[in-house]
Amino acid sequence: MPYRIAVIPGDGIGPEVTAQAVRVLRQVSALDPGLTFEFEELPWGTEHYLTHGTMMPRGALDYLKAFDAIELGAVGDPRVPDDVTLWGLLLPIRQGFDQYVNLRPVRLLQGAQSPLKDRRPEDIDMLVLRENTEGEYSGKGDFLYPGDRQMEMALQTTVFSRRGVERIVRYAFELGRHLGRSVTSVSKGNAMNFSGVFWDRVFREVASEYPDVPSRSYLVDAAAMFFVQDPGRFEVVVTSNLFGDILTDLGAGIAGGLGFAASANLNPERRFPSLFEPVHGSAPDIAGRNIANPIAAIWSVALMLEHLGHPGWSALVLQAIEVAIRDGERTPDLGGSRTTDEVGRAVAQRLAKLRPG
Ligand code: GGG
Repeated sequence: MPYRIAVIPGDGIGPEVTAQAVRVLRQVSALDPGLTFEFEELPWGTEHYLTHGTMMPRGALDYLKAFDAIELGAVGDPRVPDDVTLWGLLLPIRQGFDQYVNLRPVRLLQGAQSPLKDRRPEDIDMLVLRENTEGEYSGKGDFLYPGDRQMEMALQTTVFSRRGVERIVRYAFELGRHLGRSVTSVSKGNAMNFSGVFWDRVFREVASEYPDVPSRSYLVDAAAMFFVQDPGRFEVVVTSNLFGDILTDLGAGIAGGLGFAASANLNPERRFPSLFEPVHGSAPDIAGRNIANPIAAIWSVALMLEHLGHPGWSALVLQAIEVAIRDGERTPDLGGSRTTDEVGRAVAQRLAKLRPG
């Protein structure tokens, strides 16, 4: 049976980079006829919003439920406020499908260049686990006294539930144990005297159940500094929604840029499909020019292959990316002159050389 993959190219450079991710999956299938995919492209995003008033049709989540996985490009368009596009598509899927683990590898690939002096691939290799359904991105809040210049205020409610914190922390410890890696919690338990204190307490409780897994906690400000100064001290990192969002952009920065930042939104219980995406947004300034870096999108399908139970192919796709970069197959953001399409083709070709069909 083929895997059914929903492809939501979305906005801006989304269609260009997802096309390359799909190309690489097709190549995997060509090399391994036992592994087949059926793709369905869903034209959801800002154009859908401008025509129909919603980013995705009513019943979209019910429709998506039937798929084995979802590949998303990007959301965001200057014609529509960013909170409308994000809350119209990506965040409802994460919450609705209980994709509470946002796994973001921060890894300096062979051939990529860190802006940090003398850093080698073995110095930057961590897995950041961002809580993905609540926290600072609960979506709860209010505008009070709107338009009243004396009184108006915005309330943004941060929600940390016992279930929500415990399950992401537990996921981190299970992963740490499985990989033989330490787990670092990042929070802000001094200034955030309710949510931060609670997070730290739950982390300590869960940590006590895993005495074989080394663990430590950092305040988010200190963690940000150490990401730059000494990234090697991080192996598995677990943190809240907002902190994870910010720290993984910083992580992308030290690992060569957003072009190398991939992301898996996982429902570990597999009650719902998981969603895979590049971390970057829609980059409207370069959309349609065939110069966007497709590596993050291609890496995201490597994460998808791993989730679907094909770790060998996942590793090979990553290896093909590394060989292609080393061979100089780079888009302009990496100082190269290759197009999006050429880089996608180069990765697919390297894959065929690594594992001939
Ligand atoms: N690749 C999907 C995308 O466009 N992401 C941009 C974004 O703003 N994401 C917010 C988030 O990851 O929480």
